[in-house]
Amino acid sequence: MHKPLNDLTSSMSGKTQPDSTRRDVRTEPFSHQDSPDKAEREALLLAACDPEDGSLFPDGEWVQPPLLYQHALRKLQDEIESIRQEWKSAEGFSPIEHIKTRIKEPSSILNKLERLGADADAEQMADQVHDIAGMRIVFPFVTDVYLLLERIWQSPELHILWIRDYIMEPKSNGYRSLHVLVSVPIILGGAEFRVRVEVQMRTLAMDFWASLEHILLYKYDRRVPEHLEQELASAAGAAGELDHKMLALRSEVLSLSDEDERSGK
Ligand code: 0O2
Repeated sequence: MHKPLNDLTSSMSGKTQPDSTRRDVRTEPFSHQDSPDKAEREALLLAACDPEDGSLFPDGEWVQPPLLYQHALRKLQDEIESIRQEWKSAEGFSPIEHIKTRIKEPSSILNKLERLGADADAEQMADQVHDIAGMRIVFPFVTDVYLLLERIWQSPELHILWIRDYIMEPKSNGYRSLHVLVSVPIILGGAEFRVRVEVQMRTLAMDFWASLEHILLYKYDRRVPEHLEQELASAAGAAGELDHKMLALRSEVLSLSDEDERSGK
């Protein structure tokens, strides 16, 4: 068993540990809204539906490029990059390993609707699929996930709609990641409106596990034999242990450099 995050953060050196990482973010008053605003819904339907009969993804493709999500991802990436630069100049290293963005493929949207038991229509897509625009941010250390969450929380531009903390409460298969639905302001066609982007934040170890599990699930067409399921869950536990160990090592290195500073080395 690896320790819960509050224990992990409390083992960090005070240098980079904010008190805020101890806050139970899930008690914050989010809007908990999944559904898009009117303007996002309209722009989404224009991009995804046949203008004649309103059918969703008529040729299995977007009808028009989903510009609203492209703009939102660019805007959010710029915000995160500027936080990253600020951290880099303050700390001397970037606590973010890498950032990836993607717009969900039509086939993946349709699969998700099917998995949710929803009709393959535009309104269901707008209401049920909130990760059409997705950003994945990967960190070396788990505590930095929560530092960035705090920064997003403090941003006057970005609004957090909800947080699903699969780090504190991993999925039954062992999947760990922090999912945050963020509302991003954009300007499109001269109008200003808000668009939802799902941000996944995780460590390198969690990312390694999730990437391999994704490959295995596809290989087994999601019918995973029980022994493999157990092995995957155990590998997820090992990734958690690794995160814990690396954090403890960082804490030690930071205290060594603090000692060096005090003794003027
Ligand atoms: P793509 O790129 O979309 O085709 P959420 O609603 O986000 O809190 P939920 O309900 O699990 O999470 O949603 P969903 O649709 O199952 O997962 C959304 C994305 O989260 C997935 O996108 C994965 O990137 C990631 N994810 C969630 N659960 C798992 C998991 O058990 N294993 C792995 N490897 N990834 C997971 P897609 O649909 O895979 O890809």
